[in-house]
Amino acid sequence: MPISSVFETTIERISILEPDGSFDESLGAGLIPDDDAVQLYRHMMLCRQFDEIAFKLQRSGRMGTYPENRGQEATSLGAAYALNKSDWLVTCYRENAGLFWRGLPMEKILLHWMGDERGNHIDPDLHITPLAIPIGTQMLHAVGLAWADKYRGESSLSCTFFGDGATSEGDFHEAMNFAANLEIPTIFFCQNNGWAISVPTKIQCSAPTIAQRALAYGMRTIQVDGNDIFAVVKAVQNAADHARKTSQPSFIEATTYRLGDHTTADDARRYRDSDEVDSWQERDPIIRLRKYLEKRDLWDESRQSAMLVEAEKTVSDVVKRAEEIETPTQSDMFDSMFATMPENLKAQRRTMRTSSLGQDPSQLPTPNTARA
Ligand SMILES: Cc1ncc(C[n+]2csc(CCOP(=O)(O)OP(=O)(O)O)c2C)c(N)n1
Ligand SMILES: [Mg+2]
Repeated sequence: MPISSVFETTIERISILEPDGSFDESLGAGLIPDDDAVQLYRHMMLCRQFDEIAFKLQRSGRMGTYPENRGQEATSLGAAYALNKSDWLVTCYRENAGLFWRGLPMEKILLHWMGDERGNHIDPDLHITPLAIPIGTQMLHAVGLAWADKYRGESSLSCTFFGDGATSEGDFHEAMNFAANLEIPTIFFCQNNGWAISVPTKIQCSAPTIAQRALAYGMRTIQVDGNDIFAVVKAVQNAADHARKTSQPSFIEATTYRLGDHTTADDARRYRDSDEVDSWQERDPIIRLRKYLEKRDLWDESRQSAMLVEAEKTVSDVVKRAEEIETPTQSDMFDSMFATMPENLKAQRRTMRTSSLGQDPSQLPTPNTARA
């Protein structure tokens, strides 16, 4: 019996806007209208300003740990731009740009990292889930959300974001397997930034691409330059069209880089070469998009200066709103977990202040009586 090949494939990589500003018209013409390209650039700059201020809030003791987004803005933003508002964005913790584009109030992210549960209380119409800090859990949620929408006959899909490290988690494989076999329209969007804290991707995955992990599930898969917003938009549009037509999931590996530390609790200089960081600075998605706009006379230094002043004011108003929010009450911690609070939580909420005494609050003596 001859030996034959049972499976052969190649994995494509999309790249449209190069770091030097050169642009592939055959792939990119008409993909992002000029006005939108300007808006996307302004948005990325605003997110960069937000990132810098969030970092400083942590350093000055006004906020808890914060994961810088710097360098990765084009991934979630390109996806949010390409998707419909009814599609779910199911994120981890480095997707501010996409979340803000969708309409999440910026102070919600600050409140989250300030440890205020109200940061995770999100308008359901935004179709956003709270940030997922446990690595990988959100992918299962994304599959469940898309499955529910499919069951109801809606045309929405879910797009879930995760890192290279997250693809080593069992949750990732369960979510991929489930989505592929049950034909659930989920876009699995991997942001391969080269590192999972101090673990390099090459230790995380022995295959040359993360994209090929999807082949094992029979899923469409592609690699894209994640610092090229045009390429990201193209890849997500293709995946979304495919999902709406066939209800099938897709995998996108976006190669990118976090220019900052993993979080404010990390010092990446201890495990990364400065040469590596420098080489990615040159591939910064913001610098690249600015070159594109300048070549088309859509941007210049005076617009840049005016926009920076505006971004500083916007972010300082956001910080004010987050810091001046009224103090939470103790019972707030019960309020955002369930749409309908279960009876046992209702009882805990009712008796919380007196549980240690085993008393009903209505039976407590008033302060005056107590003194007497
Ligand atoms: C289940 C779980 N294990 C470990 C951690 C600790 N942890 C936080 S971030 C991280 C690395 C994640 O790397 P990657 O998925 O590549 O995401 P990146 O931060 O690079 O975007 C780890 C191990 C966690 N939050 N959750
Ligand atoms: Mg990573």
